[in-house]
Amino acid sequence: MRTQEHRTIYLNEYRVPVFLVDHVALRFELFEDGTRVHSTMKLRRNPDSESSDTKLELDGDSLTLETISLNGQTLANGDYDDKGGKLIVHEVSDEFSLTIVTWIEPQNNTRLEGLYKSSGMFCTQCEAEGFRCITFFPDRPDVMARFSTRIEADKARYPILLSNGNDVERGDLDDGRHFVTWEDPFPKPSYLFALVAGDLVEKKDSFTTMSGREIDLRMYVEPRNSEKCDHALDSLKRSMRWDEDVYGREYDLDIFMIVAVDDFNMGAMENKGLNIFNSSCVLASSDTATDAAYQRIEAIVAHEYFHNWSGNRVTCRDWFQLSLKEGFTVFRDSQFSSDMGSATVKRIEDATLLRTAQFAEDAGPMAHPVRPASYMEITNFYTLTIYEKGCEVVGMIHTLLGPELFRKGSDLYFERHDGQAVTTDDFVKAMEDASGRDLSQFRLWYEQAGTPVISVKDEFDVERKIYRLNIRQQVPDTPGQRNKKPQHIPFAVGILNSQGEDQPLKLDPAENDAPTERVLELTEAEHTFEFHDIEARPVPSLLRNFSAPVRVRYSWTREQLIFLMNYDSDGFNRWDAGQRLAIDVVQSLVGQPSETPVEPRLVTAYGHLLTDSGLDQAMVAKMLQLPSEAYLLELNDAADVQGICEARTRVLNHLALSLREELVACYHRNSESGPYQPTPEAMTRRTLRNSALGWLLQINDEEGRVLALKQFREAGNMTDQSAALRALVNSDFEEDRARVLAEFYQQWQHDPLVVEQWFAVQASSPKAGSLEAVNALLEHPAFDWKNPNKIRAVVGVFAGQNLINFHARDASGYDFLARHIIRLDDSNPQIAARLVAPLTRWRQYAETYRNGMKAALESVRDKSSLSPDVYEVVYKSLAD
Ligand code: 0A1
Ligand code: ZN
Repeated sequence: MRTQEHRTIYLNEYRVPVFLVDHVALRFELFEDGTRVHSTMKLRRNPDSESSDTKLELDGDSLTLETISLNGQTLANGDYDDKGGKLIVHEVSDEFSLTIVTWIEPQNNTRLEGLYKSSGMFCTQCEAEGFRCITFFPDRPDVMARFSTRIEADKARYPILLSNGNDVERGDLDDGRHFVTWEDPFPKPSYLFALVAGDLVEKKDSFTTMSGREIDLRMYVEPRNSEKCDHALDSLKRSMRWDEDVYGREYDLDIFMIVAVDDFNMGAMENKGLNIFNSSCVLASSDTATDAAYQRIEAIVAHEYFHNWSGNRVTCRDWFQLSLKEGFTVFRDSQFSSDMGSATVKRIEDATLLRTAQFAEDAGPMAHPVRPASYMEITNFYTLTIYEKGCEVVGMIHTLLGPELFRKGSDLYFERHDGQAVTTDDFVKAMEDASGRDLSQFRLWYEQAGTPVISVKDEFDVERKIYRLNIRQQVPDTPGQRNKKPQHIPFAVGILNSQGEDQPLKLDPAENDAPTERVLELTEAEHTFEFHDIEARPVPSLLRNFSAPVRVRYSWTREQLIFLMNYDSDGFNRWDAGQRLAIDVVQSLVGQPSETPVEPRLVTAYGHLLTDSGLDQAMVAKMLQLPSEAYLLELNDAADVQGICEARTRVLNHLALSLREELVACYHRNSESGPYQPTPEAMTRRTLRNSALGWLLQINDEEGRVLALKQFREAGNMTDQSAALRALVNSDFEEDRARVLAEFYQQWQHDPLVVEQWFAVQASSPKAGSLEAVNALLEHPAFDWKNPNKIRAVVGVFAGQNLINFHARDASGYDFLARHIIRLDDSNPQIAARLVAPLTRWRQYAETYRNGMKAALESVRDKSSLSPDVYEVVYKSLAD
C-alpha cells in the first residue's frame, strides 16, 4: 500500500546526530556523461548523543557507489549496506575518516535537486535534501562541517568553476582540463553547499564594510545577459549597508558571488558566499524587465543576502524549524523594502498576499503551524505559512517589544547562537531574555495552525462618555488540531471622531496625554476595553497597519467605510476600508440581475481618488485596485466562482464607464518621457497610467485602444510595453490582440524572460486565456517542459490566476491541470506538487466545481508510483 511507502516524519522523533562531520574534502570530476564525486569526511562521535551505536548511517539518493574506504582501507561488500536511501557502515570507531566515491548523472537530472545542468552549465540546489543526490552524507542541517571543494572540468567549456568560500588554488590538468579549489572557513550544513561550472561572464563590483574590509562582489551570468546585472549588484550593495545599519551585521567572507541560472525550482538560494538565482529573480534591464520585476529582484537579492546571518551563521536544527530562518529573513527583507520605498504600500502588499494566499492555505487541507509537527516531504513545506505567516509572527514580536528591545533581542540571538543550528524556541527565548517580556503564550503562534478570527462589537455609553470595544478571538480547527487556546495578539486600534480626528485613547479616566493609537494585547478569548471621555459615538479603526495576521469581523456600514477611506490616519486602514467597501459591493451583486445598480458611493470614492491631486499617489495607485478574484473567492464559503468573477467584472465595468473622463485625464497626467527610472515615484506614475489604460480597455474604449497601441509600439521600457500588451489582450479588440501578441513575440523571442511574460499574459487572460489558447501555448516552440519558469508561466498562471477559465463549468480546466501534474510528477516532482495547490481547497467551492476538482485530485491519486511530493498534497487534500 502507498501509505506505507510514504513515511511521515515527526518533530518529536528528533534525536541529535550520533556522528558529526568536522571536515569534508570534495573533489568533482565533471564530464559530459556523468560526474565522479570523491568525498573524504572526518567524522567523530557526537558528545551530546546518548547513542553508543557503532554503525554509521549516511543519506544518499540516486547515487552509484563506486568505492568506499574507512581510514584508508577499502571496505568489502559485507562491511556496509547501500539500500533504501541510506548507506550504512556496520562498524566504525569514535573518530575516523571515510572516503566515498560516487558516480552521478547531472545531465539527466530533471528534478533540479542536487547537481544538474541548466543551459549547458553545471549548478546545484541542495536545500532541503539535495546534497544526498551528490554524495553520501549526514544530510541534515544540524551537522555543520567545514568544506573544501576541488572542481575539475574541461577548460574550454567550463572556464568558470565556483564553490563556497575562497578560491585557494587553481591550475591546468591534462586533456584540456583545469581545476579550482575552494575553501569555506565557516562550518555549514550540507544544504548550503553550492557548485557552479560554466562559460559565464563575470561582473565585478565591491563593497567596503563598516569595519573597513573590502569585499569583492561578483556576478556570473551567460554572456547574453551581461547587460542585466546592474540592478542586482546595486540591490546587493544597498542590502549590505542596510544590514549593517539596522541589524549591525557585517559580511564575513572576502567575496560574495551571485549566479543566474535559467532552470530553477524556486526563486533563489542563499548558499554560503555563492547565491544561486533563478534568472527571472535577478536579471533586469529596463527594456526587458517590468517595475514589478525590479522590485522583486531587489527584495530577493536582499532576502538571500540577509540569510548570511539569519540562516547561515545561525541555522536550523531540523526542517521543522524552517521558519526560524525563513520567517525572520522575510521579516528582514520586508523591513528593507519598506525603508527603500513606501512603508504603507509595502504593508499593503504583504497583507494582500497573506490574506489572499496564506489565509487560504491556513483554511485548507495543507494547513500547518509555522513550526509544523510532522511532514512527509519537506519541499512541500516551503509555504506561505512558513515564510509569510512566519514573517508576521516575528513582526508581532517586533510590535510587542518595540524596535530597541527587538534589536537587543536579535543581537543576543546572533551572539548566543553564532555557528549553531537552533530552534524557533531559541529565537523567542533570546527575545524574551533581552527584553524581559514573557512570550510563553505568544509561542502558540508557532504551534497552532489556522487564522484567528477576531470579532469586534462596540457600544457607546452617552451618559458616561465611554466607548466600549468587545473583542473576541477564536482560532479555527485545522487538520489534526481542534479546540485551540487563545493566542497573544497585538491588536492596534484608533478611534475617530465625527471630524475624522484621532481621539486620545484613555483606558483610565485619570490618564493625561493618552496616546491616539494603542496596541491592545489580546490574550484571552474575550476582552472588553473601555475608552473614557469620548464625546460622541466614534468610528473604530481596527487592526491598524495590519498588526496581526488575523481576520477581523465588525459590522461596518458603507458610510463608515467611506469615512475611514477619507480620514483614517492609518494609511493601511484607509486602503483596507476601500477594499472592504468594494468587497461588500461585489458580494451584494453576486447572482443579482444585471440591471441591479452598483453602489453610487463607490463611484464617488473612486472618482475622488482619481481627481484629488493632494493625495499620496502611491496610495491612490493601490486604492484603485479592486480586490482580486482570488481574494473574493477566499472570503466565500461554497464559492460560486463564475458568479463572483462576473460580479467583480460588472463593478469594474461600471466604475470604468462612469469615470471614463477621469481615467483618460489620469492617463495623460501620468505620462512622462525621458529615460526609465526605477524610483518609487516613477513606478507610481507608471502604475497609475497603466491602471487607467487597463480600465479603459476593460470597457473596450476606442480612445483607450488608440492610446494602448501607441504605447505598445513607442514604449521605452518593458513596464509600459507589457501593460499595453496586457490591456489589449484582455480587451475585445480581437484583431489588435492577435497583432500585438505576434509583434511582441517577434520582437522578444530571443529573450526567455520576456517570452515568459508573453506566455503569462496569455495564460492569465480571461479572453485569450481560454483552455484552447493555453493548450496551443504548450505546443509553442518556446515552451519547454523541463523549464520550471515556462511551466509556471503557462500552467501555473492559468490555474492560479485565470480563475474564470480554470473553473470552467465543464471541469476542463481541472482535467487539464491533473493531466499535467501527472506528466510532471515523473520529471520534476517539486514543481508537480506545487501545481496541485489550486485544487486542494475543493471543499470550499459550490457543488458544481467541487465535484470536478475532487475528481481531478482522484485521477492524480490513481497514478501509479506517485512521488512523495505529489502524494502528500493529494492524499491530504482528499482526506476526510
Ligand atoms: N531558501 C531559499 C528557498 C529555496 C528553498 C528550496 C529550494 O529548493 C527546494 C530552493 C530555494 C530562500 O528562502 O530563498
Ligand atoms: Zn529564504
